[in-house]
Amino acid sequence: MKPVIILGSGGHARVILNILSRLGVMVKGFVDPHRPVSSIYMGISVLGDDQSVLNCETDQVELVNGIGSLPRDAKLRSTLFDFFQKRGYTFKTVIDPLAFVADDVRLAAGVQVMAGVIIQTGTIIAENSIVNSGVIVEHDCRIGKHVHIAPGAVLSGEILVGDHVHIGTGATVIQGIEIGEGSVIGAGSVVTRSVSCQQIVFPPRAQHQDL
Ligand code: JB3
Repeated sequence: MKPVIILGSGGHARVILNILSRLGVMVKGFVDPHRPVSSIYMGISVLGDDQSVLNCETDQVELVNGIGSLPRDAKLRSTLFDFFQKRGYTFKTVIDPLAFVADDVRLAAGVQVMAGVIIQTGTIIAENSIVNSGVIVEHDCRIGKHVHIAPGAVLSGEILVGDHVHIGTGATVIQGIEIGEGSVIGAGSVVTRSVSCQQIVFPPRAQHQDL
Protein backbone atom coordinates (compact mmCIF):
# COMPACT_ATOMS: atom_id res chain seq x y z
CA MET A 1 0.00 0.00 0.00
CA LYS A 2 1.50 3.37 -1.04
CA PRO A 3 1.63 6.28 1.43
CA VAL A 4 -0.92 9.00 0.78
CA ILE A 5 -0.82 12.78 0.62
CA ILE A 6 -3.96 14.59 1.73
CA LEU A 7 -4.90 17.77 -0.17
CA GLY A 8 -6.20 20.37 2.32
CA SER A 9 -6.31 20.10 6.08
CA GLY A 10 -9.72 21.43 7.14
CA GLY A 11 -12.81 19.66 8.46
CA HIS A 12 -13.22 17.24 5.56
CA ALA A 13 -9.52 16.35 5.55
CA ARG A 14 -9.68 15.54 9.28
CA VAL A 15 -12.63 13.19 8.75
CA ILE A 16 -10.66 11.48 5.97
CA LEU A 17 -7.53 11.30 8.16
CA ASN A 18 -9.56 9.54 10.84
CA ILE A 19 -10.77 6.93 8.33
CA LEU A 20 -7.26 6.41 6.94
CA SER A 21 -5.82 5.87 10.40
CA ARG A 22 -8.48 3.23 11.16
CA LEU A 23 -7.64 1.55 7.82
CA GLY A 24 -3.94 1.54 8.72
CA VAL A 25 -2.98 3.70 5.72
CA MET A 26 0.30 5.62 6.07
CA VAL A 27 -0.13 9.37 5.59
CA LYS A 28 2.99 11.08 4.25
CA GLY A 29 1.63 14.58 4.80
CA PHE A 30 -0.89 17.32 4.15
CA VAL A 31 -0.53 19.90 1.41
CA ASP A 32 -2.22 23.18 2.25
CA PRO A 33 -1.05 26.69 1.25
CA HIS A 34 -2.53 28.12 4.45
CA ARG A 35 -0.32 26.20 6.89
CA PRO A 36 3.39 26.78 7.55
CA VAL A 37 5.63 24.46 5.54
CA SER A 38 7.21 21.69 7.68
CA SER A 39 4.83 22.32 10.59
CA ILE A 40 3.04 19.39 12.20
CA TYR A 41 -0.76 19.32 12.18
CA MET A 42 -2.80 16.50 13.76
CA GLY A 43 0.51 14.63 14.14
CA ILE A 44 1.15 14.80 10.35
CA SER A 45 3.74 16.90 8.45
CA VAL A 46 2.64 19.81 6.29
CA LEU A 47 4.61 19.32 3.06
CA GLY A 48 3.86 22.74 1.54
CA ASP A 49 1.38 23.97 -1.05
CA ASP A 50 -0.11 21.93 -3.89
CA GLN A 51 3.05 22.30 -6.00
CA SER A 52 4.96 20.29 -3.40
CA VAL A 53 3.09 17.14 -4.52
CA LEU A 54 5.03 17.40 -7.80
CA ASN A 55 8.24 16.58 -5.87
CA CYS A 56 6.90 13.03 -5.42
CA GLU A 57 6.98 10.45 -8.22
CA THR A 58 3.49 9.50 -9.43
CA ASP A 59 4.08 5.82 -8.64
CA GLN A 60 5.39 6.45 -5.11
CA VAL A 61 2.30 8.07 -3.56
CA GLU A 62 -1.47 8.17 -3.85
CA LEU A 63 -3.49 11.32 -3.31
CA VAL A 64 -6.58 11.76 -1.17
CA ASN A 65 -8.72 14.83 -1.78
CA GLY A 66 -9.29 16.43 1.60
CA ILE A 67 -11.07 19.45 0.11
CA GLY A 68 -14.82 19.20 0.68
CA SER A 69 -17.24 21.77 -0.65
CA LEU A 70 -16.00 25.24 0.09
CA PRO A 71 -18.70 27.95 -0.15
CA ARG A 72 -16.26 30.45 -1.68
CA ASP A 73 -14.64 28.06 -4.16
CA ALA A 74 -16.97 25.14 -4.88
CA LYS A 75 -14.78 24.05 -7.80
CA LEU A 76 -11.46 23.76 -5.90
CA ARG A 77 -12.03 20.06 -5.15
CA SER A 78 -12.60 19.15 -8.81
CA THR A 79 -9.90 21.53 -10.09
CA LEU A 80 -7.25 19.87 -7.91
CA PHE A 81 -8.50 16.39 -8.86
CA ASP A 82 -8.26 17.16 -12.59
CA PHE A 83 -4.87 18.94 -12.22
CA PHE A 84 -3.19 15.98 -10.50
CA GLN A 85 -4.93 13.25 -12.48
CA LYS A 86 -3.70 14.84 -15.73
CA ARG A 87 -0.17 14.68 -14.35
CA GLY A 88 -0.43 10.94 -13.70
CA TYR A 89 -1.27 10.87 -9.99
CA THR A 90 -3.89 8.44 -8.71
CA PHE A 91 -6.56 9.24 -6.16
CA LYS A 92 -7.33 6.64 -3.54
CA THR A 93 -10.93 5.52 -3.10
CA VAL A 94 -11.66 5.72 0.64
CA ILE A 95 -14.42 3.71 2.32
CA ASP A 96 -15.01 3.96 6.05
CA PRO A 97 -15.01 0.45 7.56
CA LEU A 98 -18.35 1.35 9.16
CA ALA A 99 -20.07 1.83 5.79
CA PHE A 100 -22.04 -0.88 3.95
CA VAL A 101 -21.26 -1.07 0.23
CA ALA A 102 -22.89 -3.94 -1.69
CA ASP A 103 -20.43 -6.25 -3.47
CA ASP A 104 -21.30 -5.19 -7.01
CA VAL A 105 -21.25 -1.41 -6.42
CA ARG A 106 -18.68 0.37 -8.60
CA LEU A 107 -16.80 3.28 -7.08
CA ALA A 108 -14.40 5.22 -9.31
CA ALA A 109 -11.05 6.76 -8.33
CA GLY A 110 -11.20 9.20 -5.46
CA VAL A 111 -14.75 8.39 -4.31
CA GLN A 112 -15.08 8.84 -0.53
CA VAL A 113 -17.67 6.96 1.52
CA MET A 114 -18.08 8.03 5.12
CA ALA A 115 -19.27 6.23 8.26
CA GLY A 116 -22.83 4.98 8.42
CA VAL A 117 -23.40 5.05 4.66
CA ILE A 118 -25.43 2.36 2.88
CA ILE A 119 -24.90 1.91 -0.88
CA GLN A 120 -27.06 -0.79 -2.40
CA THR A 121 -26.63 -3.19 -5.30
CA GLY A 122 -26.11 -1.98 -8.86
CA THR A 123 -25.08 1.57 -7.99
CA ILE A 124 -22.20 3.25 -9.83
CA ILE A 125 -20.44 6.37 -8.53
CA ALA A 126 -18.02 8.35 -10.71
CA GLU A 127 -14.71 10.04 -9.83
CA ASN A 128 -14.09 12.27 -6.84
CA SER A 129 -17.62 12.17 -5.40
CA ILE A 130 -18.29 12.30 -1.65
CA VAL A 131 -20.97 10.17 -0.01
CA ASN A 132 -21.05 11.78 3.40
CA SER A 133 -21.93 10.35 6.82
CA GLY A 134 -25.17 8.42 7.14
CA VAL A 135 -26.27 8.74 3.49
CA ILE A 136 -28.42 6.02 1.88
CA VAL A 137 -27.96 5.44 -1.85
CA GLU A 138 -30.40 2.73 -2.88
CA HIS A 139 -30.12 0.21 -5.71
CA ASP A 140 -29.11 1.03 -9.29
CA CYS A 141 -28.34 4.73 -8.88
CA ARG A 142 -25.87 6.42 -11.24
CA ILE A 143 -23.95 9.23 -9.56
CA GLY A 144 -21.74 11.52 -11.63
CA LYS A 145 -18.29 13.03 -11.01
CA HIS A 146 -17.51 15.61 -8.32
CA VAL A 147 -20.86 15.14 -6.58
CA HIS A 148 -21.33 15.84 -2.87
CA ILE A 149 -24.13 13.98 -1.11
CA ALA A 150 -24.24 15.65 2.30
CA PRO A 151 -24.89 13.87 5.61
CA GLY A 152 -28.14 12.00 6.03
CA ALA A 153 -29.49 12.40 2.49
CA VAL A 154 -31.55 9.54 1.08
CA LEU A 155 -31.57 8.58 -2.61
CA SER A 156 -34.12 5.91 -3.45
CA GLY A 157 -33.48 3.48 -6.30
CA GLU A 158 -32.60 4.17 -9.95
CA ILE A 159 -31.75 7.85 -9.56
CA LEU A 160 -29.47 9.57 -12.06
CA VAL A 161 -27.31 12.36 -10.65
CA GLY A 162 -25.24 14.53 -13.02
CA ASP A 163 -21.69 15.80 -12.46
CA HIS A 164 -21.05 18.59 -9.91
CA VAL A 165 -24.41 18.14 -8.15
CA HIS A 166 -24.73 19.02 -4.45
CA ILE A 167 -27.42 17.17 -2.51
CA GLY A 168 -27.86 18.92 0.83
CA THR A 169 -28.05 17.51 4.33
CA GLY A 170 -31.10 15.36 4.96
CA ALA A 171 -32.57 15.76 1.46
CA THR A 172 -34.80 12.94 0.22
CA VAL A 173 -35.06 12.00 -3.45
CA ILE A 174 -37.70 9.51 -4.54
CA GLN A 175 -36.92 6.67 -6.96
CA GLY A 176 -36.41 7.15 -10.67
CA ILE A 177 -35.64 10.90 -10.49
CA GLU A 178 -32.97 12.58 -12.63
CA ILE A 179 -30.94 15.49 -11.25
CA GLY A 180 -29.16 17.48 -13.95
CA GLU A 181 -25.51 18.52 -13.94
CA GLY A 182 -24.52 21.33 -11.58
CA SER A 183 -27.81 21.48 -9.67
CA VAL A 184 -28.09 22.07 -5.93
CA ILE A 185 -30.69 20.30 -3.81
CA GLY A 186 -31.12 22.30 -0.62
CA ALA A 187 -30.92 20.69 2.81
CA GLY A 188 -34.13 18.95 3.80
CA SER A 189 -35.72 19.08 0.34
CA VAL A 190 -38.07 16.31 -0.70
CA VAL A 191 -37.58 15.86 -4.44
CA THR A 192 -40.45 14.11 -6.21
CA ARG A 193 -39.83 15.17 -9.81
CA SER A 194 -36.76 15.47 -12.00
CA VAL A 195 -34.52 18.54 -11.83
CA SER A 196 -32.86 19.96 -14.94
CA CYS A 197 -29.25 21.23 -15.09
CA GLN A 198 -28.03 24.20 -13.02
CA GLN A 199 -31.18 24.45 -10.93
CA ILE A 200 -31.54 25.07 -7.21
CA VAL A 201 -34.25 23.31 -5.26
CA PHE A 202 -35.05 24.36 -1.71
CA PRO A 203 -37.72 23.43 0.82
CA PRO A 204 -39.91 25.84 2.79
CA ARG A 205 -37.78 27.40 5.52
CA ALA A 206 -38.38 26.50 9.15
CA GLN A 207 -40.26 29.33 10.89
CA HIS A 208 -38.67 30.85 14.01
CA GLN A 209 -40.71 32.67 16.64
CA ASP A 210 -40.52 33.47 20.34
CA LEU A 211 -41.92 30.84 22.70
O1 JB3 B 1 -20.79 18.70 5.28
C1 JB3 B 1 -19.84 18.18 5.83
C2 JB3 B 1 -20.02 17.04 6.77
N1 JB3 B 1 -18.58 18.60 5.65
C3 JB3 B 1 -18.23 19.76 4.84
C4 JB3 B 1 -17.25 19.34 3.77
C5 JB3 B 1 -17.85 18.34 2.79
O2 JB3 B 1 -16.86 20.50 3.02
C6 JB3 B 1 -17.58 20.82 5.76
O3 JB3 B 1 -18.51 21.22 6.74
C7 JB3 B 1 -17.13 22.01 4.92
O4 JB3 B 1 -18.23 22.66 4.36
C8 JB3 B 1 -16.22 21.52 3.79
O5 JB3 B 1 -15.05 20.99 4.41
P1 JB3 B 1 -13.60 21.53 4.04
O6 JB3 B 1 -13.47 21.62 2.56
O7 JB3 B 1 -12.61 20.71 4.76
O8 JB3 B 1 -13.64 23.04 4.56
P2 JB3 B 1 -12.69 23.75 5.60
O9 JB3 B 1 -12.82 23.11 6.95
O10 JB3 B 1 -13.00 25.19 5.47
O11 JB3 B 1 -11.22 23.47 5.09
C9 JB3 B 1 -10.76 23.85 3.83
C10 JB3 B 1 -9.28 23.57 3.80
O12 JB3 B 1 -8.80 23.73 2.46
C11 JB3 B 1 -8.47 24.50 4.69
O13 JB3 B 1 -7.53 23.74 5.42
C12 JB3 B 1 -7.79 25.42 3.67
O14 JB3 B 1 -6.55 25.93 4.14
C13 JB3 B 1 -7.57 24.45 2.53
N2 JB3 B 1 -7.32 25.08 1.23
C14 JB3 B 1 -7.83 26.26 0.75
N3 JB3 B 1 -7.35 26.49 -0.49
C15 JB3 B 1 -6.53 24.54 0.29
C16 JB3 B 1 -6.54 25.44 -0.79
N4 JB3 B 1 -5.81 23.40 0.30
C17 JB3 B 1 -5.10 23.09 -0.79
N5 JB3 B 1 -4.40 21.96 -0.81
N6 JB3 B 1 -5.08 23.91 -1.89
C18 JB3 B 1 -5.76 25.10 -1.94
O15 JB3 B 1 -5.70 25.82 -2.94
